[in-house]
Amino acid sequence: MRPPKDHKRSIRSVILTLIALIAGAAIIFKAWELVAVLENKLVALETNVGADQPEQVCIEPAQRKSWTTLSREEKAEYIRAVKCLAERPSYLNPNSTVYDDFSYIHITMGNAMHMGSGNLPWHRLHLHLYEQALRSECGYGGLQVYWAWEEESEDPIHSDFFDPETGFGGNGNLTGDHLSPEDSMTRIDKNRCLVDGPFKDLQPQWYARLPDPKSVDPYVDPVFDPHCITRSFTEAFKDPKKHAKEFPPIPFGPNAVSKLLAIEDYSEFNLAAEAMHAWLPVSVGGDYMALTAPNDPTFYPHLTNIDRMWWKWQAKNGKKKGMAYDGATYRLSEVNASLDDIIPFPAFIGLDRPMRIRDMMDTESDYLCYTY
Ligand SMILES: [Cu+2]
Repeated sequence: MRPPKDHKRSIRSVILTLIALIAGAAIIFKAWELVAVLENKLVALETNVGADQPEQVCIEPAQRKSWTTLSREEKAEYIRAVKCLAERPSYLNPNSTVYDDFSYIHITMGNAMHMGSGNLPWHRLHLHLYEQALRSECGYGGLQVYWAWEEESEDPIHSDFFDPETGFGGNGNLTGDHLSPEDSMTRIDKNRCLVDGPFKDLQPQWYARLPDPKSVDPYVDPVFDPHCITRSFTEAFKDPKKHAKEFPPIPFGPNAVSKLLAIEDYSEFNLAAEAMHAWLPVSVGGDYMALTAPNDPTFYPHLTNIDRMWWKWQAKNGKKKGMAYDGATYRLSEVNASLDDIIPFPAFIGLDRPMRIRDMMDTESDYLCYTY
């Protein structure tokens, strides 16, 4: 077994690697190239998936619930529906599944949206379509759930969220040789498979290496490589009290959330929300460290909580903040963001037309129709 690495140094080097990758790409990347690629990818939408569906009207927005408030039966039902998605045939690739489609989309399109103003709206659409897929493909009667981690920030590891019986299961395999956090960003640590919980036998199909900083292509090629879900909890995450100086790696408790919600400017809020979201990936490791983070089913309740933060922020100042949107369109872009920007997404179930940023601004619109 490798000697254990200094935890703080590992986290710092992971963050530095991310910054270096982004900075390196910024020097050589030209915004128009990305826009052109994104627009090419959107052509598929003209096939009008689901265009014959009647237009829905939002009369009473349904409420997304907190994981910890669900009954045992409700949790079991959500988990059943997630596992069912991994049995449903893909809309995008032969011999693949709807569950894998979401990871595939997160690699091929999400990478351009991270660190750009489109980050929050793009993920709102991603979550909405996942929720719709659970309902239409797998007969799930509820809505997407969120994990309110700010309420469990002192000891998140013992949240029932990671419960092996009623939740998403715990850490990966602890025996045998393992990759360092840096290496686990570029390779699957197949010795870190889940050992308990309902997703122990799930085999996500895609993996994404981090983009080459010297490449001008904003896209990361998905690698077809079926594997177990891997997790590699940091020592600080496993025992926050013992490692109080190192945990949280990025603050995500009630004070941090209050500070986040007090931000005035949209683009600043968007980047701060994205920075806050990183506490879980850098604590859980494994699949979470790649753009295929949606391979881990905890990704969705986690990101839904970030969406909830945005919803709260939007609600704070009525219509003015509700429609606040500025900054740069895409990551590394120099083009000003606009509410009329098209959100890059492939033709998909639940998506009957290209969506614009403005379609994601109000969760109680006819298309989205949910609240928290
Ligand atoms: Cu993402």
